Amino acid sequence: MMRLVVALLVLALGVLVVVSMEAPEWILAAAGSDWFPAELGLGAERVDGLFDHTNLFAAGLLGLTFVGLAWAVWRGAGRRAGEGSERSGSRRLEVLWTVVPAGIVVHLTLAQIQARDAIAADARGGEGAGAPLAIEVEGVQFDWRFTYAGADGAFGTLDDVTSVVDMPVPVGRPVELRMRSVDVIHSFFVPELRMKRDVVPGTVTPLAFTIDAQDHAAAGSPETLELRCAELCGWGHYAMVGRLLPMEQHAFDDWQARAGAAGFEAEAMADDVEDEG
Ligand SMILES: [Cu+2]
Repeated sequence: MMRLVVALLVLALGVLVVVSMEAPEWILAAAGSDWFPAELGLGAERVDGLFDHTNLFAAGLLGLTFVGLAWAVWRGAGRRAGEGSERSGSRRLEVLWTVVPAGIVVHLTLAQIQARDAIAADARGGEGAGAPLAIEVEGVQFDWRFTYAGADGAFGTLDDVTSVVDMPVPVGRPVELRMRSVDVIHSFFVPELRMKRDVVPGTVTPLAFTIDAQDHAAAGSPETLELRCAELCGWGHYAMVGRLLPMEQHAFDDWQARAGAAGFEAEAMADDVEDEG
């Protein structure tokens, strides 16, 4: 009797653990909310799909483990002290517990590779997307800096536009970042885009994304998305927060024109000071 109670307790604990892995998402969905931040990047739902898929395998395997544990308690507790199993050298069992986990790992690996490639294709906006907007991103302890090519579309010219902290981006247009670090390893992370990539000194890391116009409108057209450094990069890491500002293409053009003009003025003033000095 006692061993049955203990086995049932183990089973109940297993149910509790497995349900707690899946339940928060169900409860929040029932309440009309979401476990994750809104999916605003093209391909973002693939990341969440991959998470759910992997989580399901983990929960299933954990559930099976608890069932096995409960069974062992129920079976084993009936034996007298010193009385063990005499089973040894089962080739069938060894093959089974090698092939099944290996199959799961291979399956999850292939699913990730497939999702990665699909996300990269989605992020470029798919066929028929307009010309991508190139932005040079610089991570520096403890700020994000952005350089836009300006109206002429070429970097390193007089109409380049630079911005610190704020990164305006047109909604629905593919964006191509070229990311560099001035000092240590940083990591570009925007949760709503489901995009996170390291920014490493000595190399240029590309990252493409497109803000989905429909999803952006459906989420209430947020004007600011937090851009977090996701790599511990020093004492000021916690404050290394930028702002991705999604806006309509015409608003972006206005911003770029204004910022470009302000840049010219600043340069002209600096030149005047030099001339006088
Ligand atoms: Cu950082």
